[in-house]
Amino acid sequence: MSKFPKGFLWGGATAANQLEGGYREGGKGLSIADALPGGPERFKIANQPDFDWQLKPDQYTYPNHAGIDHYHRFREDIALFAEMGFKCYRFSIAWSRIFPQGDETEPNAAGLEFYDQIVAECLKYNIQPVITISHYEMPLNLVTTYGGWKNKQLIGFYERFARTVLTRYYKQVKYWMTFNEINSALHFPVMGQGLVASNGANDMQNIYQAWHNQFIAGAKAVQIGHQLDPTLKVGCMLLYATTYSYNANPVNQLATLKQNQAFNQFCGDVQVRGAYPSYTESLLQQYGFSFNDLDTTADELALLKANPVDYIGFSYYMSATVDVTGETQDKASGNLIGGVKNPYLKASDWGWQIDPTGLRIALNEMYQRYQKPLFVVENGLGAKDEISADHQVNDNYRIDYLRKHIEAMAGAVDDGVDLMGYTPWGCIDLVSASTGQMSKRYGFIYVDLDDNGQGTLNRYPKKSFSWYQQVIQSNGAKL
Ligand code: BGP
Repeated sequence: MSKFPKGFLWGGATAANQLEGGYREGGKGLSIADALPGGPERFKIANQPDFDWQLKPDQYTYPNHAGIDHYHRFREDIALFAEMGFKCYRFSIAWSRIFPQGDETEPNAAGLEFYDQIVAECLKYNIQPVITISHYEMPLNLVTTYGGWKNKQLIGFYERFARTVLTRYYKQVKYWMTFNEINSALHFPVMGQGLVASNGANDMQNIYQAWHNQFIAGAKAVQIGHQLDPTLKVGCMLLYATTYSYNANPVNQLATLKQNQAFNQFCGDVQVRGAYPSYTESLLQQYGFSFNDLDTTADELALLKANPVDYIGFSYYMSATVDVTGETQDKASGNLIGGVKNPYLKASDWGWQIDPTGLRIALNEMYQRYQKPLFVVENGLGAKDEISADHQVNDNYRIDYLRKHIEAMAGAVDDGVDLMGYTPWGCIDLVSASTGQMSKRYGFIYVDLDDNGQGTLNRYPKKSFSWYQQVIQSNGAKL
């Protein structure tokens, strides 16, 4: 028997900069993602505020620029999603296709026409589009000329972009998200906030000012969406990593509580409740500044209050464990969000600690806190897949990971959580955000392309393809 409600949104998720390619086609401008190389250099640069964005972009020809060529093959890709039975498809609109420099007053018609086709193709198969307005991809000009999201002018640019796409698609698209993993800026501010050096570089005050500006911009998107159609669902999107104390030492417990506030809760609290939480000042004081040091106005705070999000979209890949007392020296290697190794968990090849029970905990934590619908819009296992000569990929490890996470979601539904849907990440293999390479694969569909950009680009369903098909068909009963 299925635990999942009727109409549960089963699907998959992608992001424009990681699969489209066509980075200079149809009048597209350069984006932050276009200016990042692949390989180990990538993540370093994504955290390096004084990186010379002016010089590099056109030197990097692979992988972001080519993606998996979805720009030309989207019909084939969406047909495969339909074959799996997708009820929804989460994708993002490349801001730099619609406003190539970010600060124009008129949108680029060819960019909109591209997404007209994506939306139409989804609807042809009764797949509901779920759109992320901004996913780690802002026009590079907004970084080089304006300094990224710490600059308040960005609010107006984003508002224009959001109004353009919401107005164009609100009759066909019901589900929207404002910013991908907005809280991730705590760990990698360059990708999401486009922060570059100034006033002491990527300091915490810049991050919080950028967040404030994003909160206001997001509230405007919610307002515009509801003005167009009050039944539209505009959500936020968080990177949630369930966070444990390493042991029962109250000092670690308190540090865990603080880390939860700083990372898992702060951005959600503001966007869901429409107000800064009571712990804001104590959080900012740790970094040596006060809420009064931020540029906020009474009108902005009123706008925020009046326009909370309708639901909480979030990604969940791993949990984190906190030890500030030095009980263990075993650091969680490769874990994007730091912390120590949890002795009860195994990790992926990239050091992400796999924890399905943590997803059930995350769902309970958030639902208890907000009492608003939740949507798991990213989850999955990045792995190196082997393809046989006859194009078979036996990705049992992926099936196992996803099965356990779906079981955890079913448990949370039993716990009374209001869960809208599930869109595993990278439903078709695409370029990894953190490595910029192809070899970290998440998909149900294998794409013949390697880290050097070599391959036929042919698509091959993996074993997990037919497995997920039956999961959807049975509404999560057959796992
Ligand atoms: C999330 C991002 C995605 C995505 C995913 C997997 O943080 O929203 O864009 O790529 O993580 O990460 P990676 O590609 O680094 O494995």
